[in-house]
Amino acid sequence: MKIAFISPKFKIVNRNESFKEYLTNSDYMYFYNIFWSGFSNGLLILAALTPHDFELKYIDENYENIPFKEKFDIIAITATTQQAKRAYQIAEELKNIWGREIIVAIGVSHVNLLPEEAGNYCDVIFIGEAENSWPAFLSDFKRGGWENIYNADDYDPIDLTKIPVPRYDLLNPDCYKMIWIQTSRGCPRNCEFCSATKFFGRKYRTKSEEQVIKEITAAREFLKFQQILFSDDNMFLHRDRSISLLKKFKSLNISFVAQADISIGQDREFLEMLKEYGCSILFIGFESLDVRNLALMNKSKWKMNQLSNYPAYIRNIIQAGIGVYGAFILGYDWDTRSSFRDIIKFIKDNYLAGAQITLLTHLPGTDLRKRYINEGRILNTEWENYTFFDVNIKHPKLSKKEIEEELLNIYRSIYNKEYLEKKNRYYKKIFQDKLKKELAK
Ligand code: B12
Repeated sequence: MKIAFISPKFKIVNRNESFKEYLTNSDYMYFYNIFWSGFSNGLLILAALTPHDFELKYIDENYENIPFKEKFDIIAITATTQQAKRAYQIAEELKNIWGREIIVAIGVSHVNLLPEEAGNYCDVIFIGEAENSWPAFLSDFKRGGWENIYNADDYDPIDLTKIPVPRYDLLNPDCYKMIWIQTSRGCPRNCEFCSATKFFGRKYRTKSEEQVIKEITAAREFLKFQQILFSDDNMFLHRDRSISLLKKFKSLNISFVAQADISIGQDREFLEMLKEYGCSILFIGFESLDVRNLALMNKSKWKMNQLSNYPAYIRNIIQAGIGVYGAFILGYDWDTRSSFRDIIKFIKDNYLAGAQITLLTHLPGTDLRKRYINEGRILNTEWENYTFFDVNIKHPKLSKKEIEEELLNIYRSIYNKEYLEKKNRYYKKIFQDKLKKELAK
């Protein structure tokens, strides 16, 4: 019995031609292509949960063609929203060739939220986390019958400490420049635009330290490139757990990038520890510099209340020897052309090591999408445009063209020789001073 785990092809940008051209030709944007070279941890976990009598293959369409003529018993496809169209095409083509001889299953956040749509193309739809429902489906399959929908809510809640090491050995080691490791799920902030919190919930749940170490060790054994990125949406929410985990990293001697919220910047002692145990960059969502936008994004006003802390907390992080990579969203309701200039100034004044500026995107299942549907502000529903670099909203003041121009302008303003050199000088000085202090101790 054979299973193919398929990650469909995705595009960084779809129809925003000016940005597409920029990405292709800019000397400074090469890292975007590297950063986007991600494998699906979800599929690798499912592979690890699959009994040994199945023969498994991981196919990443970004690196190889789908072998449509090869006969598998089960096809397991994953899809973010922008991959959905391609995922359905693959499913359709496979069903055209093989009909009832194969079962096409699909999962992940997109279909979780639109199961009826996926049901038009696929035989089995998985809703929610699948660590318990996938093995249930496989045993149903072996018995000769299976359901069309497997919903996580019908099974025990997922115990993160029971999740096996993802099957990194199924990957082509040459393809992936980053090792993505997930140590926790859930984030309490509940931002209007975020689909991850809708999927993994607001409760912060963690894997055991032993699991994390095992995953890192296994990934480094099978993959050529060793840069680790933790995919937790907000990794250091529990200080004691984090410290204990960080100390375990010592023997591994790793360098890593992690995502956190800006409140981490107030804890200088913890930042020093982060640096000591290998953190090189913190990826932080600043989202907007307009207090009215921040108030809209997050009903608890948590984000809004952090705004005045941004500069001081960023300084603390950099002083600890860690670079700050900021995430900003363009196109929130109160944005004007001048708010985009403010973002450029903010990035430069605060010496951000890098920034990901994306366009506001109303992902299925988010509160933002509900609001946009109510307000009649969705520009179209072509999933392949949900890239975060294509405009999908009707903005009260800005046209599609203006938003595209501003996006390009920000990237051009911050990814250039002048800022790169300025930033490097600044970081060099801070890191040298830090080293001097340490040597003098
Ligand atoms: C690492 C990461 C990446 C990596 C790797 C992507 C990948 N293939 O996993 C890279 C850098 C490439 C990336 C890029 C993008 N990403 Co990203 N990324 C993540 C991140 C941080 C972690 C993903 C992860 O490893 N999760 C852990 C695994 C275990 O969870 P999972 O994949 O959901 O799998 C579980 C279930 O969904 C289910 N499942 C999944 N697939 C299948 C299939 C079958 C058959 C079955 C049975 C079950 C099943 O089983 C798994 C176990 O429970 C998530 C946020 C998050 N917390 O998940 C965002 C996230 C997935 N990314 C997102 C987005 C939007 C993007 C981008 C479009 C752009 C951007 N600006 O970030 C690009 C597009 C790339 C693409 N593939 O389309 C969104 C997707 C939402 C959506 N509805 O589309 C997320 C949820 C972030 C968010 N806050 O909204 N991303």
